[in-house]
Amino acid sequence: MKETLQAIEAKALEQIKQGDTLDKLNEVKVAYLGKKGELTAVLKGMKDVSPEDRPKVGQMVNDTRAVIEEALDKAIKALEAELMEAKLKEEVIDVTLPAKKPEIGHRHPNTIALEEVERIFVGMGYEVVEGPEIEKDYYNFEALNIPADHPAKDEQDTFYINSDILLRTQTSSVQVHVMENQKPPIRMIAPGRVFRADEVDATHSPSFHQIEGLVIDKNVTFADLKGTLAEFAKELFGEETKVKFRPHHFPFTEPSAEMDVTCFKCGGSGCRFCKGSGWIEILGCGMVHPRVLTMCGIDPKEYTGFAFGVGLERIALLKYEIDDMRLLYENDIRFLKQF
Ligand code: 2U9
Repeated sequence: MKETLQAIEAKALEQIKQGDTLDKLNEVKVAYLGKKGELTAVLKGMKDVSPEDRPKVGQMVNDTRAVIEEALDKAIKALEAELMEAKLKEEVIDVTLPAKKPEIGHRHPNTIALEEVERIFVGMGYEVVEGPEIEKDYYNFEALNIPADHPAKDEQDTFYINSDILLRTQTSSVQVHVMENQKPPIRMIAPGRVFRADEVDATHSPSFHQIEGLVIDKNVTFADLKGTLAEFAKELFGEETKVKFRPHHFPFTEPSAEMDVTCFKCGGSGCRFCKGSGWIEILGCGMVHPRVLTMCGIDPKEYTGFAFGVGLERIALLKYEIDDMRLLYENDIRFLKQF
C-alpha cells in the first residue's frame, strides 16, 4: 500500500510540476482528489484492509492527500501570481508620456458675430433682452402697425400655430413687451431666432436670426439714429467705414431707411464683393411710428424713438466672407473649425 501511495504521490507531483495552466492543474486535482480520482479510489479500497491496519493506512492516505493538496495549492498560487504579473505588465500606463491634446470646440460664426454686436451695443449702454419664439399675432403684427390686411402679413410668409398664435417673424415683439412694461428711457437690443415660410437657398432659410434695437426717450431724433448706427458700423467693420442711408418703407417706422456701409474689401472703389457699387446693404432702421408708440402705451408727444433691425447671418456671412448661408446651418465640423 505504501508503495502504491508513494507512486501516486510521485506521479501527482510530477504532473503538478508540468502543469503550466490553471486548466491543467485543475485536471490534476480531479484526477487524484476528485470523486473518481486515484486517491479516492484507494480510500474506497480501505474496506479490504484489516481493521488493525486501517488507522495506519488511513493516516498514510491522508498524508499523501495533504502533500498533493499543498503542492497543488502552491502551484495554483504561483501560476496566478505569474498571470497577474503578465497582465499588469501588459496594461502598464506610462504616465510620463505626453497626453493627447483634447479637441477644443469652436464658437459658431453666428455666435461670434452676435457676441461682437452685443459687445458694441452694451458698450453704448444698451440692455440685451430676449423673448419667446412663439407669439400672439398682436405682438408680432398688430402692435407694430401691421393690420390684418397688410401685405407683410401674407400667410405664406408666416408659420401659424392657430389663427392667433404664430412663430415670430421678427424679434420686434420683444420690444413691444418691453415698452408695455417699462417706462422710457429704453435702450435695448433683442437678438433671437425668427421664422419665415421661405424656401432654403444660399441667402434664405425658414429660420434665421435677427438683432433688433430700440431707443425711446425724450427728444430722440433721426440724428441720434444716424450717429449710433454709424458708430456701430465703424466698430463692426473698421474705423474707416462710412455709411449712407437710403429712404425705405417699414410699417413700424416713419421715416424709414436702409443703411449701407462702404465695402470693407475695396474701401468703396468697387469690387466683386460689393458687385462693383462700393456699398453693402447692412440693416433697416427708422423712427418708431407714433401709432406703435401709442399702442404700446407711450405718448408720442412726450417721447420719440428709433429702431433698427439686422440679420445676424448676413453679418456673419459678410464678416467671414462666406457665400452660402446653408453652411451656417449644416454644422459641418470641417467648416466650423475655421473660426
Ligand atoms: C418696435 C418698433 C420698430 C425694427 C426694425 C428693421 C427696420 C429691419 C430687417 C433687417 C434684416 C429684418 O432680418 S431682416 O430681414 N429689419 O429692416 N427692423 S426697423 O423696428 C421696430 C422694432 C420694434 C417696437
